[in-house]
Amino acid sequence: MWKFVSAGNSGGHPLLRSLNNNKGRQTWEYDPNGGTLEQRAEVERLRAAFTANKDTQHHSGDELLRLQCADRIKAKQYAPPSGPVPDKLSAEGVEAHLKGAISFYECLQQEDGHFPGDYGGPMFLLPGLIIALYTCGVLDQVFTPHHKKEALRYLTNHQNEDGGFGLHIEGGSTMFGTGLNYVMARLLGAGAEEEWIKKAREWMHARGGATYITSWGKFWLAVLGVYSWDGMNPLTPEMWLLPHKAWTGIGWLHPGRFWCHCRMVYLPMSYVYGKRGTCTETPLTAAIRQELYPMPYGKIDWNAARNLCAKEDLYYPHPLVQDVLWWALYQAEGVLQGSWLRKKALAECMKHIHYEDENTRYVDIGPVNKVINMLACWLEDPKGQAFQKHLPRVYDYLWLAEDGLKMQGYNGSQLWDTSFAVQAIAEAGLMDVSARCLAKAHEYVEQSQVIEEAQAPLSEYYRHISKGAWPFSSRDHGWPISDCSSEGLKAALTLAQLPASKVGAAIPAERIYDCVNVILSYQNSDGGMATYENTRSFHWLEILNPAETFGDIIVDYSYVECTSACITALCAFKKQYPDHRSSEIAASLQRAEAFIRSIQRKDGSWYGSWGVCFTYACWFGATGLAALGHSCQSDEALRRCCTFLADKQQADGGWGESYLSCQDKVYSQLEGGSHVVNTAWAMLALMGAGYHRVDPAPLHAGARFLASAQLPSGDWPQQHISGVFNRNCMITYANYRNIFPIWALGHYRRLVLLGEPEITLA
Ligand code: LAN
Repeated sequence: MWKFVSAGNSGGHPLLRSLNNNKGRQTWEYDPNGGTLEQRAEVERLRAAFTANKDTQHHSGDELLRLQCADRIKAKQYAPPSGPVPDKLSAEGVEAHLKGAISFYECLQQEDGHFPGDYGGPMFLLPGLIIALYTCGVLDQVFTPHHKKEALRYLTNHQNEDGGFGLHIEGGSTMFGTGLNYVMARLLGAGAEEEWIKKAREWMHARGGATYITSWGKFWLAVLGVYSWDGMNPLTPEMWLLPHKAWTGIGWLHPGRFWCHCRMVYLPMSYVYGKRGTCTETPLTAAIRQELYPMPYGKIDWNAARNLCAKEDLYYPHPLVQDVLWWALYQAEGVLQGSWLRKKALAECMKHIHYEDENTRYVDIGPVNKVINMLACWLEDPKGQAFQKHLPRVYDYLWLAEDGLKMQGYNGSQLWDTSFAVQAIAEAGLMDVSARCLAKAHEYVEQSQVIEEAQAPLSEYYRHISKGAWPFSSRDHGWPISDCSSEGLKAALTLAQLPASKVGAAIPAERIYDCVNVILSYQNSDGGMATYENTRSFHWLEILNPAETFGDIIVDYSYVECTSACITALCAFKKQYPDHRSSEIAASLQRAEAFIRSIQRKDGSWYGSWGVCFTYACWFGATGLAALGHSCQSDEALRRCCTFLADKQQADGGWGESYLSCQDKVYSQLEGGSHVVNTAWAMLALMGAGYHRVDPAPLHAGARFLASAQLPSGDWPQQHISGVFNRNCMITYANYRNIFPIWALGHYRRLVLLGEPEITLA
C-alpha cells in the first residue's frame, strides 16, 4: 500500500542534502506489505468512487492522506454538532463546529508541524518529467511499476469525455494537454490501439495533429525526438550573454529582468535547445512519431509549424513583432549553432543551472525548471554528480491521491498553509483544543525561515536578498517570496502573543527584523509588492511572451495579494515592535495603500492573480485597507468592495466563484451551489471591512452555509479548484477547505456573535 512519508523519515538517500533534516519534505512510498486487508479495500473503494464521478467532480479529495490518518481521526476528541444547523447560529454552536474542525485538521498535521496536502492541478507537468526520465534512460529506475500504474490511473481519470486532456484538471481539452499526456501514456506502456489512446489521438488528428501544440509542447516533443527542432521558434541561449545594465538599452531584454519563474524555465530550455538535446531513437519513439500527426512525419513543413497553435490553447496569441523576431533568430540559428558564441552561451547557462540546483538543494524553484535542469545536467555529463543529485528530489514533486499519481506545481505549499493555519486556528481562540497543534506549527514556521543568503554574489545570479524571508514550501527550497514572508511573519507574531508555555518560545527579534527588512525591500516604485523580486522591467515586454497558454509571465508585477500581505504583516509588526524602523514602515505603508487603492476596479472588486478570483483578491484588498484603520463605514473603497461582495452572495447563503473568472477577468458564478473557500474569503473580507456593523445578515447566512457544509468528521468537502497562476492555469490548494472555514467561523464567532473587538494584530 502507498504510504505518505514526511520530514526526516523521507530522507536516507546518500545524495539528498537538507539544511534542516528535511523538514516539510513530502513523499509517497509504496510498501508491498503495508496496510491491513480492510485498509487496502478502502483504498480501492475510494479509487472506484473517484472514477465513478470523474466527469462531474474533477478534483480529488486527498482521501488517501486522510485514510492514513484514520486512527487519529477516530480517536480525536471533538466532533461537530450533528443534525440540521439551526436558523440562528449561537456562539456555542459555532464553537462546537470549530472544535470539530480544528480537532479534525490537527489529525493531518505531521511530526514536523506542517500540514501536508495535494498541490496538483496542472496537467502539463508529469509528461515533461516522464519524457526527461525516458530520455536520460532512468525511467524504470525512478518509476516503479506501482508509480507507472498510478500515473496511468491519473491519466484515465482526467481524460475529458471528448478524448482530449486539459491544461489543468478542470479545463477543456487542449493540444498541449492532449499531445503531452498522449506521449506520456505511451511511454508508460499504454498501447496505441487501446480505446482511450485512440480517442486522444483522434482528438489531436481532428485538429491538425501535434504540430498545433504550444511552444512548450513543441519543446518536449523535440526532446523526445518526435518533433523537429526546426519546427521551433528559437530559444537562443545567447540571450544570457546580452549586457544586463539598463543604460545599454538592450539590457532591458536580458533574462535577468524577467519574472524568476519565466527566466528559470527558459534558462535550461535554451541550453537543451542550443545543444539540440534529443532522446536516442527507440522503436517506441519511432512509433509515437507517426501517431502524433495525421500526415506522414517526413511531409511536415517544419518552418510553417513554428507558429501553429490550436485555437483551444491560444490564451495569449503572439503579436506580429514576436513573429518577426523569431523569424530573424531562426535565420541566425544557422550561424550560431556550433559557433564559439554558442559554446560560451551554453557554458553561461550551465553556470546558472548549477547555481540554482545547489542553492535549492536540487529542489529548484518549480516543477518545470526542476525537470529541465535535470535533463540539462544529464546532457552535460550523464555520469556526473549533478544529475545523480537531482534524482532523489524528483519524489518531492509527486503526490498520490485517489485519482492517481500526479506531479505538483511546487514541492508543496507547506509554509504557506501552515502560516494560514496558525492564523486561522489562533483566531478561533480555543486554546484548549488548539495549543498542541499551534505549538507544532510554530516549530515548522521557525524551522522554515530562510536564515542565510543564497551563495554570493547575488547580483551575478540576478537574485534578490533572502535572509529573513519565508519560502512557500520548505527551507530547502528556500526562494524568498514577499507574501510568504508576510504570512510567515504574521504567524510568528500571532504565536508570540500566545503563552510560550503553551505554544513554544517566540522567534528572536533579530530574525523578525530580518524578515521586515526583506518585506521593505520588496516595495516597487508603484508602491506595490511583486512575488519573489522587485519589478525589473515593463509591461510592454509581455509582447515577448512566447508561451501561448499563459498570460503575463515575463514581468514580476505588483499584486494586490502580495501588497496587502505585506501591509498586514508590517502593521502587525509595528504593534509589537513600535520603535523598529518606524518611519520607514510608515512611509512604506502609505505607498502600499495608495497602490492598492489605485488598482481597485470600478465595481469595487480586486482581480485575484493567485486564487479564484475576485473573492480571493477582495479578501486581500479589504483586509489590507482595514489593517490601516479603514472601515466600510468611513471608507468609500471598502464600501464599494462590500457592495460588490454582498451582490454576489448566492441563494444558499454562500459564495461560489468559477475559475472562469480568472481567465475572463469577469466575475463568474459557480454553478451548482456555493464553495466553502469562496464563502470564507468573502466573509473574511466583509468582516475585515466592518460590514457586520452595517448589515450582519449576509454574514449569518454565510456562517450557516459553512456550518451546514461541514462533514460529520469535522472536515469540509473538496469542491472546485481554488488556485491559479498566469491567468489561465488552475492549481489545487487542498488545505484551503479546512483553513478558511475555520478562520471565517472563528472570526465570525468572536466579532459578530460575541461582539469582541477586532483581534487583528494591527
Ligand atoms: C505559485 C505558488 C504560490 C504563489 C503565492 C505565494 C500564493 C502567490 O501569492 C505569489 C505567487 C506564488 C509564489 C506562485 C507563483 C507561480 C507558481 C510558482 C505557483 C502558482 C506554483 C506554480 C507556479 C509555477 C509558475 C508553475 C510552473 C509554470 C510556469 C508557467 C513556469
